[in-house]
Amino acid sequence: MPSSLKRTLGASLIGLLGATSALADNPAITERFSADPAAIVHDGKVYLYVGHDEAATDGDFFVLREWNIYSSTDLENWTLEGEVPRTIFEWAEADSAWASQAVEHDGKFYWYTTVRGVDPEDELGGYTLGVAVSDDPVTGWKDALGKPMLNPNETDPAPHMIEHSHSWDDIDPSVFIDDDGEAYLYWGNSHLYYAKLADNMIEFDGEIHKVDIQNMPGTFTEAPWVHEKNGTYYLTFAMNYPEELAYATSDSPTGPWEFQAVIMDTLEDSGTSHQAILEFEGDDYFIYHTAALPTGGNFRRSVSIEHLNYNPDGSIQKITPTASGITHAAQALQSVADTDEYMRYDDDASVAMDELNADDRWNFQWHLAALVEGDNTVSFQPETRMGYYLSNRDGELSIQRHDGTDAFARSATFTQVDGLAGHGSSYRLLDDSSVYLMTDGDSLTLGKPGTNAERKAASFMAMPVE
Ligand code: FUB
Repeated sequence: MPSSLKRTLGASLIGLLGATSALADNPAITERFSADPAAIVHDGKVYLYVGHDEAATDGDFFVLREWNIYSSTDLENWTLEGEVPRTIFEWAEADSAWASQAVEHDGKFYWYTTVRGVDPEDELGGYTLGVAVSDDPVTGWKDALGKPMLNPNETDPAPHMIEHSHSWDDIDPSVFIDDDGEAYLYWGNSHLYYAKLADNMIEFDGEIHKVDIQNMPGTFTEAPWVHEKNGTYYLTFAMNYPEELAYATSDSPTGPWEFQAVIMDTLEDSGTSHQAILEFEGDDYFIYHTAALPTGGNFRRSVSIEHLNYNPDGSIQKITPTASGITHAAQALQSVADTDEYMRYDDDASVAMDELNADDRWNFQWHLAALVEGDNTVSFQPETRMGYYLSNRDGELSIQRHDGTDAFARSATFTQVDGLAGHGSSYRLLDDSSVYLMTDGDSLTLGKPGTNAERKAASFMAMPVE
C-alpha cells in the first residue's frame, strides 16, 4: 500500500457523489428478457435482434415465441421497435425462436434464424435454419424460401444428439459478407459448419463444410460469429459448458482457424452466453447475454454490452462482465475512519473492509444506482456481480441476488446524505433513517452513530475507478 490502483483512485477523487444514473449500465435491455444478441448499423442507428425468453421462473427449457428488435442511436437508450413471431416460418414448430443474425445487402435485409423444423419424412428431424427477407430492418419480414435453408439430415449430428428425437447441431447462424462481396453462413452446435451463400443470399452455393478449430483447449459448443478487423478474420464462439466465450483467427473467412484465447469466462447463473461484435461510430462493442435481471436464469436471460478492445498485435483483450457496462462508472468506497480501508465484496455473500490490492481490483468496485427511486437514493451493486446487491437482512449486511420483489429493492436501497464526519457521504437505510452503513475494523456493519468516532465510521468517500 498504497498500490497503483489506490494512486489512481486518489488522483481521481471527486468527493461527494449523487446517486449515479442507471443509463447505459447492464443489462442494457431491462423491460423484458432478451437473449442471443445480434446487431447491425443502418442509417446511423443500431438495430439489435434478440430472442425473447419467456420461460417461467421454474422452467427447465427455452421458451422463445418471438424475436424482438430494438434500436438505439447511442447504445444507452433502447427502443423496442418490433416483435417478430416464430410463426413467420409456417413450416416450423414449437417456441423455437433461437439465435439469429440479420445483415444488410444490396438494399435488402436478410435475417438468418434458428427454428425447429418438422419433416415427417425425416427420421431425426431437428433444429434448422430459416431465412427471412425484408426491405426494412424492423418491419415486413417474410419467409424467403417457404422452407428451411437445409434439411437437418444434410449434416451429421454429434453422437450425443442421436438418441434424442431431434438434433440441434444446425442452430445459431452467423452471416459474414467479405470485402469482395462473397457471403458466408456459419452455424452449429457441437459441430461447426459453414457454407458459401449464393448471390441471392437465401440459398447455399456449394457444399457444407465442417470446421475444426485448431489447438482448441476445449470443445466447440455453439454461437459462432465471424467478423474481420484489419485483415484478420475473427471467429468468436461459445466453448465448453457452462460456456466460455472464446475466439480463433484466420487470414481467410474459410479458415483454417487457429484458437487464440477465452474472451469471457463462464457466467454466474447462466450456462449459456452468446456474443455479437459491433463496430459503431469508431468503437468496438461486445454484446452478450447473462442471467442478471431479477428472477433471471438459464432460460431467462438479458443482454449486456461491454467495450471490446484489441491489442496492437490484433489479439482481443479479455472482457469481464460488469454492472457499469460501457459507462465504466464503477466507484470505490473508502472509509473516512481508516483511509486504508475500502468496501470489498467477494464471490459469496460476504462484504468487508479491506486494503486495496491490484490483484483483487474488481472486488473493490461498485456500481451505484438506485433500486428505489427517491431523493438521493442509492444501491450498491458489485461491479462484476451484475444483479447482486448489498442488502440488509434483519440487521445483517450481505451480498444477495435481487429476487425481483419490492421488499428486496427496499432492503438494498440507502439514502445518501452528507458525511456525518463533516466530509464524504453517509448512507442510511431507506426504511430506517437512524441506521447507517458503518465500518468496524475489517467489517462493514449497520449501526446508530453517536460519538465522533462513530460518525467517522459512518462516513465514506466515493470515488470513480479508472
Ligand atoms: O436461445 C436458445 C439457444 O441458447 C441459442 O440458440 C444458443 O446460442 C443458446 O444461447
